[in-house]
Amino acid sequence: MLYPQTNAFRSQILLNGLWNFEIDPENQGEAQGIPDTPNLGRTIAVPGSWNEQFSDLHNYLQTAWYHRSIFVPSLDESKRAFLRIGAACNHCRAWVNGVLVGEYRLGYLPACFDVTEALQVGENQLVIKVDSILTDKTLPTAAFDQGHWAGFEMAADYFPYCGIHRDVNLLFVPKDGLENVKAETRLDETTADLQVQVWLHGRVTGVRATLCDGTDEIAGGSVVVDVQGNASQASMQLAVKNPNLWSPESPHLYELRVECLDASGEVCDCYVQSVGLRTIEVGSKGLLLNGQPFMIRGFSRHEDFPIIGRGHCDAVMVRDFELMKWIGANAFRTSHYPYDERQYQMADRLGVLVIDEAPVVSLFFPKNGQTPESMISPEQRALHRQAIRDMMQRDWNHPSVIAWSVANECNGSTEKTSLYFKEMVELAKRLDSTRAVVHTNCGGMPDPSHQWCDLTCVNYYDFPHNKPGRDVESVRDSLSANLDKIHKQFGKPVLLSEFGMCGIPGRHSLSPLYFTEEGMVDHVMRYLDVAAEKDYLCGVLIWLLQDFKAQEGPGRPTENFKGMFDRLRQPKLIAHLLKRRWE
Ligand code: BDP
Repeated sequence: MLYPQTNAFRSQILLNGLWNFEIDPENQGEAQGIPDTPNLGRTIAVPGSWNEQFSDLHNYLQTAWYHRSIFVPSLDESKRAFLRIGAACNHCRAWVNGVLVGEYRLGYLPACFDVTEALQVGENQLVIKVDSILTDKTLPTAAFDQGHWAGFEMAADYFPYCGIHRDVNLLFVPKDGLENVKAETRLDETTADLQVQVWLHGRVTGVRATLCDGTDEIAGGSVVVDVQGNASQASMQLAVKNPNLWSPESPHLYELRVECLDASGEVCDCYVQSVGLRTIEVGSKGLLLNGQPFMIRGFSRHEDFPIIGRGHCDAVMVRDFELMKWIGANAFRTSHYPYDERQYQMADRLGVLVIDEAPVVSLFFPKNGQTPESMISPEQRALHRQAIRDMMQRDWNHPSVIAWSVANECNGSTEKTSLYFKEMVELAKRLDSTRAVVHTNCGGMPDPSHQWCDLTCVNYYDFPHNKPGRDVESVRDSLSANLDKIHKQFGKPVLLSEFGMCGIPGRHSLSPLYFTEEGMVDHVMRYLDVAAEKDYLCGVLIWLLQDFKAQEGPGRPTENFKGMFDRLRQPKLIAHLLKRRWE
């Protein structure tokens, strides 16, 4: 699970670039022997979605094959080898030299397969099958028989891009070494205690943790623990006097060096983890960062850009952080799935707060005579639990992450579905007791599942244009009344986690009409005015930073136009006005 790192003990081969590729609409490739003799006709770029690279594959959402060869110059007996696919939407299986090495069913989290046995010195053939069909058993979910695409219709409006979307690496890590690390901060007046937990593999007899500030080891910042009898876990504590705390204003990062020791006391593995010393608490009125109240001010986002689709691109990411900083935002939510790891690394460095969201949207809305209860399936429940676990174990060391969102806009309104979300929230809390856990949900809907969460996250869409000629003041009144009601009902701080309106870039009008830039300004500013009146509100996340590609439909002319910036990241009118307001 650890993010790839190269040092004296760990190495990697980055496999991004041009791969061989072909689609397999009948899903016959395994029977036809593609894993053994891949003979794929097209060339594709990795990372990137296939829907934007090939003109005939825009709406192709089924199975496809990727192949490339890898030259491995040498293999070391003391190392294990892993294939790490940062994200492949939505389900992948991989073969090395014809040997199936694993499969993974979450398209927005890393698949990590042990390839030690399958790999050989010299040329190796790597084949990955990516299956993108979404069903009521996958995450995200989709309904079938809607006559869409490959027979499914997404439960959310974002385009279900397909392909290998993040880095692919071959990793070489010590057989005796570190599996994962978790660092948590406790604070008192003058000291920060860093609690470090490690998970180990193989024969490790001791672990040394050292905290450095820049290149300097901090005073008393090194501790060694013995690991008895090949235990797979150990924990230790480091005290930091007069700590330089992490905050959005001063995102100071320390480096935690974790070294594993072998039977002779020699270092056999090393991993360096950035850490920020900071605490998050939920107070009666809002969130406290290092004991101080703060307001969340930012956006939800999507990983989305023309041509690369949902593929990660460092330059686009850097630009997005630039835009968030320019406009005066201090936070974002990774709607509606965990993002590329570098997004969190940037947030740590720049002091941007993150709500990290599991890839779960719109569960339990019945269609065709179902009930919400009948839609709970054991497969999908297990996948949901795995998504929460894999996301948290990947991201729990980022100081920028202040909350976990277990889902977006699901139906927790019946006893059984509410208990379903209780289970998910409790799972998240068991894995991490130092952050808030939320379910970002529709504000207009009574949802008892909010009671399990630390904050009441409200997504709220009520437009003046819902009824022609409607008095805009009634929008203000209904938002205000609904926020008060929801606050009274659950008694917790409220985060206005989504609201917004489409503004097509360049579409203007004197009066604030729907789909015009002026209409969008009028609407968003009205919501911000109401939010400013509520002392129980701990923040706002506007939907959203930038326009994104949506499933086509009458209300979505190719894109969802609720962005402050267009899809190419040029500002709309609202971006300038919001910047002024937030300054
Ligand atoms: C919200 C969803 C979000 C949509 C948004 C919209 O959470 O994914 O894109 O509505 O319709 O309900 O713009």
